[in-house]
Amino acid sequence: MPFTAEERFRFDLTGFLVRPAILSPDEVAALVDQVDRIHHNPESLSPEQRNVPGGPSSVVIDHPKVLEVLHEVIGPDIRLEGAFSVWREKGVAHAQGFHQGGSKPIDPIFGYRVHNGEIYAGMVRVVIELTDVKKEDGATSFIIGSHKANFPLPPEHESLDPEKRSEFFTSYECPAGSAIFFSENLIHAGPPWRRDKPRIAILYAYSHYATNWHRMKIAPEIINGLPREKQAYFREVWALDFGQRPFVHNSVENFIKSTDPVTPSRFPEHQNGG
Ligand SMILES: O=C(O)CCC(=O)C(=O)O
Ligand SMILES: [Fe+2]
Repeated sequence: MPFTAEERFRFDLTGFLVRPAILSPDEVAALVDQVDRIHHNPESLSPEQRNVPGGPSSVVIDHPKVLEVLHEVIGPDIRLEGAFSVWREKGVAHAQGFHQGGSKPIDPIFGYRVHNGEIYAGMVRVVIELTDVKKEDGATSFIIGSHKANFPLPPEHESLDPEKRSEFFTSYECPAGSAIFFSENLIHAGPPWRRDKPRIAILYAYSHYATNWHRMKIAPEIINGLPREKQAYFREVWALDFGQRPFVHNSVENFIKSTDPVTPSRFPEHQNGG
């Protein structure tokens, strides 16, 4: 399934995109089990599987249907710079309310641009929902189109309360195993979860290979447990090595062939947070 004109139109207009059921039921089941153990019984997992993006969740790192979108909206060379999972019970919300937005990007690194018919998004989130999600369940929610906003969000649009929220508030519904891609520049929130069954999801943050927002905190055991072709998404942040002739491009392919190290991890003890 190539990136379609419909997907490009949607991502550009709204700031997000849903690819339904890109994971198989077996992959979803393995991931639900892993996220359950990460949150409730981490000792039952081997160190290289004890958090995302290790173990079963590593299937997402370079999943063809994920890369296909990211290559179109970020560019051909990307890295995975942050990963966390949620097991969110009813009433629990993400720590921040609505955040980001085109009018006040906290850094140009999140910026969204289109030039010569190509999208150049900064950081892009990929959410993998591991249960079926309905639109009113309280999954990640957006102020539609705000990745390109030029003025601040008025306070009357900030509410997450279904009775008081903005007419531009939107979310999605999707089957388990779907991927939701959104520009980190889009105003978004994880509202209080509204269903009796928990929200089970993993959230990855990808960026252009020459930029980085998150300090690397994924435990070395997790990275060391990945095959080299997946470790490539944690290669160091640079584009060209001018110390070699001919110059070496920091592509996934060149990283795999090289003995280059991955980005060192600094905070493995904080690895669970978003
Ligand atoms: O919890 C959520 O659904 C939103 C998480 C979030 O804000 C993010 O991943 O950037
Ligand atoms: Fe966020």
